[in-house]
Amino acid sequence: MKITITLPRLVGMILSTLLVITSSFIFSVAPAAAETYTVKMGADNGQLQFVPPTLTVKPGDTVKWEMNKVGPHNAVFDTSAVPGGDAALATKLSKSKLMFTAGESYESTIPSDAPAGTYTYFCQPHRGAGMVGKIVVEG
Ligand SMILES: [Cu+2]
Repeated sequence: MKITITLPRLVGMILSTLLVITSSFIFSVAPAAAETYTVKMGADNGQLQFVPPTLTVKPGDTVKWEMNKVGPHNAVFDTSAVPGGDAALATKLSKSKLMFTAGESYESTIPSDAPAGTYTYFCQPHRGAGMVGKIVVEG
């Protein structure tokens, strides 16, 4: 017995197979790659602020603090203002080195197992002036 597959039918089979492979690839890759977000230290108008003051991220994302104006600044996470009061996590995220030069930066990656919630940090020299920021980690 002989099975005959015509050329148009063969092309159709190949195309539909490719479509299945391609679509499964797209759907498996879709759950977005980690992103890096920049927070300026010192507003463009010279105010002692982090810009944006509140940043929403997902676990695995990276926050980059970039020196902008009226330094020196740093970014220290308050243990009592990290979900669960996790001192080790607060220390890990903190960047206590003071930055003076515009464009200087450092980064912290939010651990993939970081609990959801609001993480509050501040600039040590300007905490009294209200230079406080928040990172909201989505679950
Ligand atoms: Cu500051």
